[in-house]
Amino acid sequence: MFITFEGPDGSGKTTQSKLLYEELRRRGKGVVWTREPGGTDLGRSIRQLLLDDQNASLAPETELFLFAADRAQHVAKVLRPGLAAGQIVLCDRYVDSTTAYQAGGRGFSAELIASLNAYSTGGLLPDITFLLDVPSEIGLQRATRQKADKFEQESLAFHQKVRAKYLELAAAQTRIHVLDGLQTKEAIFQQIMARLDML
Ligand code: Z5A
Repeated sequence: MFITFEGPDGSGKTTQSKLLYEELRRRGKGVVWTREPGGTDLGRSIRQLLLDDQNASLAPETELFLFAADRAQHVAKVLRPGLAAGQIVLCDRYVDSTTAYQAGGRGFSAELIASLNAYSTGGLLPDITFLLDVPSEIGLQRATRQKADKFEQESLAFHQKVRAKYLELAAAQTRIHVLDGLQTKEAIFQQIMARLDML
């Protein structure tokens, strides 16, 4: 099974994906936790290029292709091998992030992003996606308690467009389950487990 976690900055998806990883391990399941960008050795270098606030001059097209390159490597070297070995694969951000940030936030056409997502993944889609939804102001406050990266320095309007695109995607796709990220960590996690226990 392939499970992804999505949401705006500071929505709590890393917290929830790691809670699930620990719970599945406790139950004796074979499970892999990974993330984008940066889920491979090559991807860790790409992640530095993408998030470094010193790279503010990165052109939006360059950024888009770096995310796609990171993903192609991740699909080939981590996601497909993990799934083929029968592992449950948990991934913190995947194709929906590109739709939300690069189509929603940066304004690339939805068709271009859909086609790039399909090409970089070879069509590999999650079985289920948990979308943690929080108002942009709250997510940013949570995310920037330490040093803000390049995306966290974007305007509030940028982050509101990202959130709106996520909610639009969720309304159109049954694999995406929206969770209210303003609830306690424990309450959100209970809803994730309840949903997975139904499968
Ligand atoms: N990006 C993109 O543009 N296009 C793409 O295709 C992809 C990514 C794949 C990756 O950075 C950046 O790349 C990302 C989008 C862009 N934008 N940014 N920034 P990242 O991976 O470093 O950052 P992130 O994914 O946004 O992670 P984050 O800032 O760490 O947020 P999070 O994972 O959603 O939240 P968290 O780490 O679980 O929690 C954040 C804080 O909130 C922490 O102090 C928690 O203890 C607290 N928290 C968590 N849950 C709760 C609840 N329920 N209540 C209260 N407080 C909570």
